[in-house]
Amino acid sequence: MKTTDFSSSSSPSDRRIGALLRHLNSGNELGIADRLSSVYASPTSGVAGGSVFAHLVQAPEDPILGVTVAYNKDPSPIKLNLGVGAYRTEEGKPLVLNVVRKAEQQLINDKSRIKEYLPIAGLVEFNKLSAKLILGADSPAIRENRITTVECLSGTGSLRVGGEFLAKHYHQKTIYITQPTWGNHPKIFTLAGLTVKTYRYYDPSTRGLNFQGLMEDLGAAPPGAIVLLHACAHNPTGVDPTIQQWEQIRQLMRSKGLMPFFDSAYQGFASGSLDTDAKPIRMFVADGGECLVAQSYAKNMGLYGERVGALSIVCKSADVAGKVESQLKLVIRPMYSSPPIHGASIVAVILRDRNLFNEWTLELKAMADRIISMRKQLFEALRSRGTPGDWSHIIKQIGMFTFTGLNPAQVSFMTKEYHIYMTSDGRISMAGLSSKTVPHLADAIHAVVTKAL
Ligand code: KET
Repeated sequence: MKTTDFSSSSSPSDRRIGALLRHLNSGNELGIADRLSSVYASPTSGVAGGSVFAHLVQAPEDPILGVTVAYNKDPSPIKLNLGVGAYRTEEGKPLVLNVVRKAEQQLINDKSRIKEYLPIAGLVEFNKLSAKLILGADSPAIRENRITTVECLSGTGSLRVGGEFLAKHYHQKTIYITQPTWGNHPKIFTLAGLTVKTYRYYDPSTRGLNFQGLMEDLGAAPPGAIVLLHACAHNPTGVDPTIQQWEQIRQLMRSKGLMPFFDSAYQGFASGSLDTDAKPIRMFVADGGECLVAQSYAKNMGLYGERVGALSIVCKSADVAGKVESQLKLVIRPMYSSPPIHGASIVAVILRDRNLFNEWTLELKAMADRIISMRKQLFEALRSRGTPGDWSHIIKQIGMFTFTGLNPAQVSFMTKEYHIYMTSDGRISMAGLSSKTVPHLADAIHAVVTKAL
């Protein structure tokens, strides 16, 4: 058998492979490493002749994450990424929260920690604390033990597991999503096996909520239909119902038996308060009815890449909640078996410790406040330039995004001429902006709206 001597190679990657092979060979009579090295060295591991995948067409990049791909390719020193909803500091850098660093240190110092598989439903303590965080410590559903919470892969994974559970076990297969909504929603729910329909939400003429349209469309939905609700900081519009409007939505939905499915990706990011941002969900739980909640810790704890989130299903009784959980496990097991341990452990450390929790709320508030200050600065910068149009929606809209009203041609002009990257629907991530970059963005918006495009 021909093998290659990686240890004497001059390339660093070959040397690393060599070290790995020596490690695998130590005390290993079976020769796994020898077999591995022969596979590695084989020049014939590619497919001879034409590829069985040759018929594939190149797929387009994702409308949101693809913006970052394009941004990364741009060599311009003035480039600005306002595409993905990810927090940046005033220096334009990604932020790891101080409490997260402390929690990770605690985890590393704890030598009793192991890396065994988690149960299918995830880390039990994380699940309990997540339910408490979103529903409130005094929630009747928690007190009566009629809620099930499973750890999932961030907000997206929670929506997907919830969608598949509903497609399998709920009598109505239609889900209504807002028009417009986060671009991944229709794909997630269609692939989960649900039929996706939209309800009116945003009024471009007022750049506010089309409350009448929303009530008419939900009023006309078939009884029992599922309704996806953005818990706060609606993406992409930044427009939320008022508490009075939420109450009317709740009454209408309960009277028609519509099933609420909350997407809570921004708890704490809208108002700066975790409790205030959870209010709409808590109103629906307080009435004793059932609902689903998908929670993400990507934004509010800055744990984007850790993929940590939770799906909670509030039921009428503890008995039903137990059965629901048993079925959720059947959805999860063949999908990814069990969720990752690290991110959920970080969250559990922070949520269980009063001091860390308080410190987190301060850091979260600081992020929310910086975004609000960016709104004011951008608004003022446009006003001082005399940019035509009413830009007050920049300060009225809530959460990470401003839905500017710029059209795809205008966005493309700003990218080409100003190296400013954003989604083609005119959404900008205010969290990607800083005092230093506001003038550049304001110049670009001014230029594009004074040009006829
Ligand atoms: N729901 C909404 C409304 C949402 O905006 C996102 C992410 C998610 C769920 C999922 O986040 P996760 O990282 O799976 O917890 N939105 C931003 C990032 C993305 O598109 O993936 C965004 O809109 O930029």
